[in-house]
Amino acid sequence: MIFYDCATAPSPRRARMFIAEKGLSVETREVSLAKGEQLSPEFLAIHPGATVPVLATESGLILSENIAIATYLEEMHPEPPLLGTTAEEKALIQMWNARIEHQLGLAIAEALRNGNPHMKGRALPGPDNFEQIPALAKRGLERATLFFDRLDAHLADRDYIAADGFSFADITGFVFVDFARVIKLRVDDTRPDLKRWYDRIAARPSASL
Ligand SMILES: N[C@@H](CCC(=O)N[C@@H](CS)C(=O)NCC(=O)O)C(=O)O
Repeated sequence: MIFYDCATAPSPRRARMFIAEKGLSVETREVSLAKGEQLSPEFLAIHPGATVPVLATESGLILSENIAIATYLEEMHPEPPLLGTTAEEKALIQMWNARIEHQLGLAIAEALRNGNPHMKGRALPGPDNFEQIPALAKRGLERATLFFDRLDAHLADRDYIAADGFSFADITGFVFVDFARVIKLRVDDTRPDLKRWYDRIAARPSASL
């Protein structure tokens, strides 16, 4: 297997954490988004969608999208389970993962990509160039802030986001909550339950990779 990673970006960090939590060691190639390597002919030949993470499996399958990579690895390496074992757990993990991607991950991307002068003409990831819409930068920050509040309330009486133990939903939540620093949104004592959970996940070895 080959894992196409980028040390500075949140989406590949989710796959990196997942691989580490599974105790796997996978050959890794760095794709520098800062240098635009995702748009190089070499990388486009592997994944025309021009995003990371990508996992090339031993059978030659090219998997982009965290959910696809996680599903494949969970099936091939079931222990420890990160996508749940019961019907309820599996459903709740998927539900929270989707909520976090849409309401937090995309909100941060909206704020960053439409507000940062370095991302002019690159308001969306992928092979096509889109101009920035400044109003989306403002809306993205508002949406991300509201989701921080929701997650803080959700975590008031629980240790993990979706199940009794650590799961893929915690990986997605942790990576995006941490990445929110790029839009100047940080976890602090004003959201104590979010902070308690964040500190618990940050202490896992996979969180420092
Ligand atoms: N839904 C995808 C998102 C992948 C994605 O958007 N990755 C970003 C990095 S966080 C990317 O490759 N960006 C390329 C670019 O900005 O041109 C996943 O979960 O894997």
